[in-house]
Amino acid sequence: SGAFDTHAIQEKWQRAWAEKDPFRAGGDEDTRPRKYVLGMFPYPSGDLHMGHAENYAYVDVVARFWRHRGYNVLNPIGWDSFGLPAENAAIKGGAGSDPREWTYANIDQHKKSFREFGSSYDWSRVLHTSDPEYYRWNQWLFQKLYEKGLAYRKDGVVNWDPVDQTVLANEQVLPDGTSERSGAEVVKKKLTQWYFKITDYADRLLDDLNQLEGFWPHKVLQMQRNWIGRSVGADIDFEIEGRDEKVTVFSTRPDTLHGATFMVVAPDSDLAAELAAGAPDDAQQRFRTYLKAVQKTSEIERQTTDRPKTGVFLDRYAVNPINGVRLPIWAADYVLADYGHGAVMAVPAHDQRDLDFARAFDLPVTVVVDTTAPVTGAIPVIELDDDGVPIDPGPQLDDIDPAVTGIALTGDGRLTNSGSLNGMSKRTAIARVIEELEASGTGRAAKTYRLRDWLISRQRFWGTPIPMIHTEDGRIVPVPEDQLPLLLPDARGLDLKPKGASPLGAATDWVHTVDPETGEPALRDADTMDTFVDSSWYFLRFLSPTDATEPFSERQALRWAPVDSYIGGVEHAILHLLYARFITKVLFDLGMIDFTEPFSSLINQGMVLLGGSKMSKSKGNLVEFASSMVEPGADASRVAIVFAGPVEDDINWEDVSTTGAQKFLARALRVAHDVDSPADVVWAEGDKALRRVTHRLWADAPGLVEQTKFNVVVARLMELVNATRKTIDGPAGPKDPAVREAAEAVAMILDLFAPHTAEEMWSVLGYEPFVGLATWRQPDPTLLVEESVTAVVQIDGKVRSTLSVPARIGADELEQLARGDEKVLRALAGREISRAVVRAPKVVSFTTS
Ligand code: ANZ
Repeated sequence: SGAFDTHAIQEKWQRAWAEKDPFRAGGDEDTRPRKYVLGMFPYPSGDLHMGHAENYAYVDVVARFWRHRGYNVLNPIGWDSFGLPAENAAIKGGAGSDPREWTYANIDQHKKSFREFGSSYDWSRVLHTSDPEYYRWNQWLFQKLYEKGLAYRKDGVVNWDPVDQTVLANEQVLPDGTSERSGAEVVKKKLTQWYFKITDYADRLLDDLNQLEGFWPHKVLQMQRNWIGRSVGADIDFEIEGRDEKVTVFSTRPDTLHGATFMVVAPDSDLAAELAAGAPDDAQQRFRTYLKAVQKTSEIERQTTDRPKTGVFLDRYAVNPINGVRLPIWAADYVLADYGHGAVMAVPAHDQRDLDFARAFDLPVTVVVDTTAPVTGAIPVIELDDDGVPIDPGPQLDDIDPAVTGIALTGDGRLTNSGSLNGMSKRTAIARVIEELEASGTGRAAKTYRLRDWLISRQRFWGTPIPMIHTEDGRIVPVPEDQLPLLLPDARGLDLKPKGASPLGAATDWVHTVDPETGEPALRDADTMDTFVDSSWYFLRFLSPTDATEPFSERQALRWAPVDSYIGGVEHAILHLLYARFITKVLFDLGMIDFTEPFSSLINQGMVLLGGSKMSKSKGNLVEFASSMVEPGADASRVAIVFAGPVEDDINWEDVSTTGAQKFLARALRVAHDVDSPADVVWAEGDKALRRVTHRLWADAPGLVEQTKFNVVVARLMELVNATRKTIDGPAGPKDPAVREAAEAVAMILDLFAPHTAEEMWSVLGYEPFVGLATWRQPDPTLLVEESVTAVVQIDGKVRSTLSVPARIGADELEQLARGDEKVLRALAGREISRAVVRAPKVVSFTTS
């Protein structure tokens, strides 16, 4: 069966695709319904590896599927080609190296790999984000955001990567406090930087996730929700003794205001410094020592809940606005400076962190919500003994006193020790407290988010120059539109080594410019943009990639966008998707598009592992895409990947067998060669059993693909190929019309996974290219009726009954039917079954002891 020259077949069809360009999307005159299928575009660092192969195999399955369903499909490809790896490679290359060369050489290699993979792209729309024709529109976007007040400069404490010598977005700092880029421990640094005001969109970014439920993986939606992290509650203003201004705290539990027994401020906040400055000497001294210790602990460590609580009393007092109670003010590092207002009202009875702190420093604990009191729902049934005393009265408040148990009462209940709020449920009390605070001007309903504004300045060369000018008199003005694109200077002549300041600043001719308003000397902003800006809108650029007058065609966006199916790795679950969603909403607000979510459905594939860990260059466990295709061929490589398991599962590359896939493809092709009937043969006269298998696949394949059960479709194709082979070799023989019908079905469906083999089959079957454009057939409903077969039931080796059962019955179901069968029961005559062997659908064998 290895008689086919896989490589000759591949080359033949790759040449034909390159010549005829059959997968170019239909133009304006095309009246078919449309689908926009997009794979997350690759970053051109080195060659593609098997993780990419998996991703782009799935992209091709989806794109080809919709073409077979009669859709006009847009499936473009481009490169996310700015970024640090190219720059780092140029730095390694020494003086005179240019990141551009490295980048574009890699892109050429990628393009070659994709052609060899048989990906059905519309090659007329290729874009690279490092092309001036592309990044010119990043500059346009930046200036639009600036005009709208959504791009601004701010001094701030930023995350600094000491190895790459550049700032990082919060999203680029891993949970262990290291840089996603270099792996270095991220440090804090004060810098003035450009930010995009994504927090203005926090509510919309959160609320619109609901419309994606069912279309995006639930896990990704949850990750986005947590990242945005909206908390709803109240801002409450506390008078501070000896200070004119009040201190505001954010609380999600204003209902517990009567239970506040102290206040805690973040030690590294300006507020703490100021309160300490007004405190007695010994408190000042305590505070200074404590602050030094705090500055040595990482943010991650600080947020760890099970760590012993530390803190110092500032010897200052706040006044509770609801009851006038004096609250001592402490500084403790479990309160974070950049969340809420950097200060909390501590309610130890109902908040675990506050309780841990109160117990550590012997502060009072006042219960204000009786969590043993029922609130809503079923009234508890209390059983009484003969004397009318409850048998189990349930927990009593005294039994669960948090001061004793150390466990905060966080559940719902009825308010107590809270004046006029007593007896209310938590929800009612929250509303009432907010009303009271608002009436007295000491508080208001408020929301707080974990989401921070998007820091987009980078002190690196290989990115989009920020199109802004700093004038001598301290104004900041946009580079005039007629000077855009603001091109990068020549990299050769520049020292690209990270120095903590952008290398562009050293390009003297480039940096010096004039103030467009006054003509006075001025300086260009030397930073470049985070490359996540580039990828936040690229899906729109594919709609008119060579347009020199606008970022994208609004008319084409009406036709094609949003993306119907977006396919990529779960590593982009937060950053890229959140930014793309944000920019989409901005473009919607600018009136340029008519939708608010960029990706209507999202498919995340699992990872390809080697030696149990994710393939990556840094781990040195890469299997390259190009070399993996050489021996087995692209089709076998693709089939093996798809067949390795469900889309969302991780794949162990060691477990993936390309030889099995090779054999299957050879069998499929052999079937096409063996067909011995003309194309106009009447299928209805063909072998019924084989026709049933074919039509069941026609019936199931579309649903299976839409549910991304691609591996199941491959298994079903294997089944159909085997059934066809059986008919060819059986009495019906290769002339049977059902054989041709089945072979044609195999070609059309196999195209999703093994397009070269499929095209070859199609041509062997006597059709003109391309099977990739052939519309799938409808199943014949009369052939879908479930076949029934006869199952034999044996007891101790003797046939006791026969059952007529569906051919596809499962073993469990068959066993149950057999056990309940009347003849079987009679034959058993009360004896017990000690063993059952079931071979569905044919045999059930019972043994009695
Ligand atoms: C009083 C209270 C009583 C609270 C209670 C909770 C339970 P999430 O849900 O994560 O948003 N908090 C506010 N600002 C903080 C800061 N900068 N650092 C650490 N903690 C802070 O948490 C909101 C709650 O976290 C707020 O509600 C506040 O404690 C605390 F029974 O106020 B709460």
